[in-house]
Amino acid sequence: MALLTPEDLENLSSQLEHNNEIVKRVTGLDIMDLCEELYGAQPNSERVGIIPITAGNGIISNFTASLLFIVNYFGFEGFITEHPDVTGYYEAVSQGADIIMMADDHIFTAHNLQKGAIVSNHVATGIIYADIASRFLEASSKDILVICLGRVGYAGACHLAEKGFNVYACDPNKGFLQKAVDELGIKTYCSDDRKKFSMVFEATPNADTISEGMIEERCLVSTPGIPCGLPPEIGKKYRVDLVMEPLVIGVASMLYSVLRK
Ligand code: 1J1
Ligand code: MG
Repeated sequence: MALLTPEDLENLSSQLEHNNEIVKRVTGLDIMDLCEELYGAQPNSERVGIIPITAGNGIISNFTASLLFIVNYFGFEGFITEHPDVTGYYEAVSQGADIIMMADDHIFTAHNLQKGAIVSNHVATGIIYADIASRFLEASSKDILVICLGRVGYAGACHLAEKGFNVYACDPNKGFLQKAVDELGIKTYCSDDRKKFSMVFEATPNADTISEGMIEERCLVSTPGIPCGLPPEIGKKYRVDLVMEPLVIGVASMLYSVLRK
């Protein structure tokens, strides 16, 4: 997944409100209720210790502040440690954190110290965006398209296969595709089939991955990828409902995911 920039994190709260409205309209549930239903759990004043991490490219300005905003929005208690890295970890645990959140350039994780549950942002993000796509109230069938099978896409495809959807996937990496066909029993999407979808889960860090041939009119596209895979003119022409947001939805999924073992 691409690294966030401080600009991606501007207007987080208005992006959240906007996406919450869309999620509610297209699935019947807002993000919070959807998380509760997805994981069968709700927060019970867990304290989330958020640790800034300086490794690799280092601190992303506003990253931990954005996490604190999200943690509070979903009804958890939270605090950002004064120190980064291992010193911050010691501080978080000493100050009674139930859940630790921290990210370097490779893994962004939530770890519930009480339950022993740990999750990566890749997996939690894949699951929730796939789940949102799969709940489309106006879906024309149980067919769903997954675009790209990296860490996020694979987790989402796995979730959809377990939920009993007819999952079609494409990925330029034939190895990734074969692995998903073998392990998850999904089908390969081939543009020659002229098949169109009412539910699309897109998980790439690239623009313009969605073409006209793939989608039905008034379909739902759910994607955590920045930049957006849906070209704006196609979105307009097909009156697509688009769920896309840089951080909040994935983090909500992480938090609820570690509430249970
Ligand atoms: C680095 C986060 C990098 C991403 C969701 O503590 C800090 O400020 C930095 N070490 C945080 N990961 O940008 C992922 C997370 C989307 N991209
Ligand atoms: Mg509720």
